[in-house]
Amino acid sequence: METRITKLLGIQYPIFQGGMAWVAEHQLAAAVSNAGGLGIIGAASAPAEIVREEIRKAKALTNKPFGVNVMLMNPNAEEVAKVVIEEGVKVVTTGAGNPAKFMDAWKEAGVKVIPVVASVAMAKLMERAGADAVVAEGTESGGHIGSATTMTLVPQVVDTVQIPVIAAGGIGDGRGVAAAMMLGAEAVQMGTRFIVAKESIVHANYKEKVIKAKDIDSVITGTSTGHPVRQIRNQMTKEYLRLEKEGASLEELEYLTLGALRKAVIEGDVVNGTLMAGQIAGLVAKEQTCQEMIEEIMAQAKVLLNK
Ligand code: TUI
Repeated sequence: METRITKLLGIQYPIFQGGMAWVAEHQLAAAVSNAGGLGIIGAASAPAEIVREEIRKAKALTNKPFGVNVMLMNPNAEEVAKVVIEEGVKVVTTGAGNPAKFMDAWKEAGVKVIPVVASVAMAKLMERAGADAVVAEGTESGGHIGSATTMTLVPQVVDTVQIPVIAAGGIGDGRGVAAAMMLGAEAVQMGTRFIVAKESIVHANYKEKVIKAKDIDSVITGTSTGHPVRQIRNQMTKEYLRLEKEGASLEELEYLTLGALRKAVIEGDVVNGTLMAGQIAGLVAKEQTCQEMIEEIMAQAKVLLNK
């Protein structure tokens, strides 16, 4: 399935793996790239030198292109932006902010820049700033989210910009890929499905929570702080939402979430940890290798798109 995105990046399938904090490390990214998609290392809040090591480890595992996601709320974003150039990374995606101040340096270094946006206005701004494509991410996604749904956001972004659009949020199988293509997207980004990949280092307890989750098992925390985050409901979200309702201070809320994602991903604490996942978790049913996942998804999408 050739699109402007597969041609631009030199990848076989129009599938990106989301740059998920703590989850999207070098082994997952390399496995997705080796399977023909675009693996992405999530820099999240990591120090720049850790990101450099992750990039080098991924290079040792794959000769295929892979990307790095620069999370713009990271206080180390500026150094991470430099490391990406120094290490010769070919593709950068950004999230949780406006990457305009890094754009010129990346473009000069020949890095393809693909910001994640949650609105038409931001997509327009990114195109003007020189972005090569945009990921239009709907509120069905896990983690930090905007308010527009994928179904409404993708066609409106497609109608507004000339650059290619990658659809994200609520896509977990071939039906989702086919639907995204019908909306005008030229690739998709999936996160939640890849949490349960065999090559994903996520703790078995977290994987089990994603596999067992039903359609309405996620909640949005942080609405009051201006940083809404979708995650699977547990003791931690119950406590967080109670504190939010009581008008707790930012400090109190931050104290509760400090290190909570690491606790869930690495230690498997599914009670007090943060279980970021999208609404499509209800459809994610089993652990598979990235190769099996991508081949199954693409085969299903092709049948539907040929109909
Ligand atoms: O970035 C994401 N998803 C994320 S980042 C993350 S790490 C984190 N953990 C806890 C709290 C906050 C962050 C977990 N999940 N997705 C891409 C995305 N970007 N979604 C929405 C946006 C976005 C939001 C505002 C992009 C641009 C934007 O612009 C605001 C501005 O600066 O005008």
